[in-house]
Amino acid sequence: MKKNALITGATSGIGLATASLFAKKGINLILCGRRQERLDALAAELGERVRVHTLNFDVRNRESVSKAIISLPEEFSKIDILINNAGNAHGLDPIDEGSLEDWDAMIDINVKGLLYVSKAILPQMVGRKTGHIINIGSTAGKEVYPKGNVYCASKHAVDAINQGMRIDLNPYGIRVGAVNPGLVETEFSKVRFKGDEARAETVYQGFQPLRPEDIADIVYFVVSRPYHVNIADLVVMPTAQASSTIVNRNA
Ligand code: NDP
Ligand code: 8X3
Repeated sequence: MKKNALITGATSGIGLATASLFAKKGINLILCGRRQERLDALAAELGERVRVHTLNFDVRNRESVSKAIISLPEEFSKIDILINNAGNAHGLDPIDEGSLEDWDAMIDINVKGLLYVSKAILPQMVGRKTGHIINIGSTAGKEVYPKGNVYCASKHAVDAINQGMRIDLNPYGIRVGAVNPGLVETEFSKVRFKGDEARAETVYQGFQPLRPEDIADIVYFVVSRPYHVNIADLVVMPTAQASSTIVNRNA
């Protein structure tokens, strides 16, 4: 029987690439995001291969999250795989100049949103004593870089939540692991720099960044291991990147 995967942040970047690959691999999809037109287009495209259901909610709104999960039709109500991917950075400022709105957004989306979605889905996985959760962290969850302060804090929180989930869900046989990418060219920097596309492009100039499809390949590798294998924590960077601050842009 085909598995059902719920992917948050499926309308763009890593989430979209993962949805496309999962569809090719025959995994049914519950695709989540806020941009309905993109969800509709994806449902039409990927629905040719697998069953697709879309959910439009903001991960910051805990009631919307819970209502969306409860609303799932019978055939999608059993979630085998949860990809906690929705997230973003807002701003790149020294801590004394950061905006409170940006800080709220990053903590509310990357940390609290991930928790709200997990909370809505965990009871069914615990009840069935099976399931697989992949948390998309970041190299920013492993080290702190200049002006990254609150984004890095939010991703360090994801790292801690990933470990905490794995410990607490261990008695139920639920697999939990994180994939922590370095620089991936997506809409991430456009969001961080509030639509300034020229500035966003400079982040990926002079070297070959990861493509969202590179991360999707890894996520599929993680979910396709035999049940006794849990990839707990994985860091992946472009070859040109050695750390958050060391990127060889002249190779
Ligand atoms: P994108 O901006 O391309 O995608 C972000 C996705 O998250 C979109 O589908 C967006 O959908 C969704 N999203 C954002 N805010 C909300 C919200 N409040 N409620 C619901 N959905 C939301 O970025 P990436 O694909 O790069 O980012 C995906 C994840 O990967 C993030 O957690 C990011 O931190 C992480 N990451 C990214 C790296 C990179 O270099 N790109 C590196 C390391 C980690 P919509 O707008 O439709 O709601
Ligand atoms: C995204 C990677 O280095 O832009 O999480 O913060 S970075």
